[in-house]
Amino acid sequence: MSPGVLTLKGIRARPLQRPVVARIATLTDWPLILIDLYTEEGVVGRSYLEPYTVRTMAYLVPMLRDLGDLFAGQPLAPAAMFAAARKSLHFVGYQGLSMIAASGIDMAAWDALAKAANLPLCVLLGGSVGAVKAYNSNGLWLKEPAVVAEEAIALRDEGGFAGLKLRLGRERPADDMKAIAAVRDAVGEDTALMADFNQGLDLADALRRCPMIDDCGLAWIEEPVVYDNLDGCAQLAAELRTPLQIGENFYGPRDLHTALQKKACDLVMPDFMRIGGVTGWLRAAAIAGAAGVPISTHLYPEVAAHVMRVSETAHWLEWQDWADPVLMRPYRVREGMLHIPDEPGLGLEWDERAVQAHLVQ
Ligand code: SMN
Ligand code: MG
Repeated sequence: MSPGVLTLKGIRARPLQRPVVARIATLTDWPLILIDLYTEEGVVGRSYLEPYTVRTMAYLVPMLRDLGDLFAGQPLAPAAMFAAARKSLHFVGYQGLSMIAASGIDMAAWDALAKAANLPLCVLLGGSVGAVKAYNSNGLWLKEPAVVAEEAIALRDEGGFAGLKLRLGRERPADDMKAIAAVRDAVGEDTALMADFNQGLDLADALRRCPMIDDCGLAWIEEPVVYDNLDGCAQLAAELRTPLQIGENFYGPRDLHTALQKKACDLVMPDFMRIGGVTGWLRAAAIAGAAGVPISTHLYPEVAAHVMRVSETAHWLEWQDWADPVLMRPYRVREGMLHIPDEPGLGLEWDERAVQAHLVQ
């Protein structure tokens, strides 16, 4: 069968709500929308979205179903669908929920195309099946230094990881510094340590606090201030020797382009539900590649692994296993590398027993 002949039949979008109990972190009520994209030819494309809050699913699911109706009977062509999805929603705006919905459909469409071609997605995109360098992002939240140090060892050993991400932004800067020192002490010099403020500081605080950790040998300092303060990010990037990382809140490739034009960061890490799925990633990665800026991924490790195999400046894949409990065949990490299964598409198949247990009615 040729991928060109696929015709979209419809979209099923199912909201799930479940706590994530990773070995280390517990996130209560982690939302997950499972997308099944049906084609007239019988191929089913699959993807998922993790929109952070359970409430958001009430808006996103109808949008996904609506886009499914819009595309029913149309050829499955991600670039054309991406343009049409944007056009259909441009009066409400290209960003936010519009981009998230378009991204979810895009990832499922690429999965279907790769399955129809009987190729892993990375091969369809011009790459090869292989391993991708990953850091463990499952934990290291704002706890006591001794606790995070112990967690760091456990997280490193979960998959022989060569990188770990710590969350920062404790009340007292000294406590963040103690946490970094304790983790460094526990895992040694050979483990890369990323540090994420999750937009928690105002610019004044960031200008004061980021230089305090500039000598800690961190791989990057991530999102110290609110994501749309690109001028503030540029000021910080200019001041710091540690690379400044942003990007999980880029809505589409143009946001990445704008950030680079403004010199707002040294590194970028788009998120798949915001950058525009696989189509948006490929365009964003081309911009980062041309600029010589290393690109890392945010969440969605299964999609991330495939596109990193064809991204010119591929840096780190963010590993977390929060969707694993609903997947029939979760991806595996060994020696700090995420391994792409040699099967068509993304290899996403739902564990229907787990799905039924967490379905939001
Ligand atoms: C993050 C944010 C929200 C949910 C999970 C993780 C974090 C990251 O910003 O970069 O991993
Ligand atoms: Mg982050």
